[in-house]
Amino acid sequence: MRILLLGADGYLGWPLALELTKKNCEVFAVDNGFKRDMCASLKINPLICIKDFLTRSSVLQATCKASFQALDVDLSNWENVNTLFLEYGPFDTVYQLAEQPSAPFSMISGSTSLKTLSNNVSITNNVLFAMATHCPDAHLIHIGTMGEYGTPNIDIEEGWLDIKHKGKSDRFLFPRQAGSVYHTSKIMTTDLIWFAVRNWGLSATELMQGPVYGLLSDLDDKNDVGQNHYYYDEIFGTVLNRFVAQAVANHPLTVYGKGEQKRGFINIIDSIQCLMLAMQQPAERGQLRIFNQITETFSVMQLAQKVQRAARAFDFRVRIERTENPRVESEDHYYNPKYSDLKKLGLVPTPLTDNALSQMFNSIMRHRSSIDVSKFRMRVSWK
Ligand code: USQ
Repeated sequence: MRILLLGADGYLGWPLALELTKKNCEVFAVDNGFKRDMCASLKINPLICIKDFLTRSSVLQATCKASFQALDVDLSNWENVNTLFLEYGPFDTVYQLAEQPSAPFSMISGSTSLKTLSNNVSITNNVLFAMATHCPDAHLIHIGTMGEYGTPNIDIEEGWLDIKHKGKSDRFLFPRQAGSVYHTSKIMTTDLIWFAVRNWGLSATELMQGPVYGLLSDLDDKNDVGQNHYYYDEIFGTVLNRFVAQAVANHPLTVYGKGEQKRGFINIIDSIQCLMLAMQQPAERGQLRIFNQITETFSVMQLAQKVQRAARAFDFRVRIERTENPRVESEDHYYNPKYSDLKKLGLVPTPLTDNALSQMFNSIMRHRSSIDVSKFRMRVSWK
């Protein structure tokens, strides 16, 4: 399989690259350091600093048996993407993970909002046009987000909704109502993909992912290949990763508002499993297949209580602190998303057990002294 992996230096991109090389795929991995640049501009560091993409890629290239090429390309430029497909294509699968992934980042200012929209929409646009032009048989796998649906007062189906109206019926994308500019940019990219599927008959899978947690790496790997970025700051850290780092640093767990906001969560192990399963069992030409990529639902308060309990086993007596919610979101709402279709493809879920949390604690504790507590509250406000 010839695979184009866009956003290969990311939290999901890098472990996916490793998994693909283990399965002997021919991987063309692209990243231009967009996220590292954003982090640098905000003075944010992940828990451990990892050598730059091309350097760690060269170590991987030298040690793995599969063919692996790393490329530094600005994908927001159409000519670059066209040339990439011409020179290295055709591909069997194109993973589009090269997106600005943070809701708080998109809400800092007009400039970060625009950066989010222009990056996410332009790259997906360029990829779709390049696929239609150079390899229309390739399968696109795109990471969407559960936050596109918002928190409606009806069950959330897997991507589609059957509507009956005045005696006639049809199937539409499930209604979207995002809670941030970032989530809105993901709605826009879903719409672009759906257009490309209808217009050019492309084959696409959209993975509507909830907040991901966990490591899937050895933070102490000496040659940087097995390591992964772990963010705990307000901008790039997802809630559970933040709570574990906060507990280890003996900082109160920052539950926003009432804490009754519910979300669907997924361990990074399962996230990578889903990305692989989607590649191994592609959508058909002219099909946009949508999966809700979560394995469990919790309220934010339930997560905080789980972390507080797990912390006691390590002698951390951490407080839960309800802080004013910087976001505009429902704090008490109906939430019943469906998420059975990925299991039908073969996903074996990894539940959030006390043991899974203990493993996270063990890894993070070894780097306790690197945690910068000032990054827990950067106070980006939605209001
Ligand atoms: N939250 C807290 N305390 C914190 C941080 C977050 O209570 O210290 C709450 C938020 O208010 C929110 C929930 O936890 O209700 C989830 O927040 P998050 O920061 O973990 O997730 P979010 O900003 O929605 O974005 C993350 C990823 C994004 C992905 C999305 C999936 O950054 O890339 O698309 O999760 S979803 O949330 O389902 O849209």
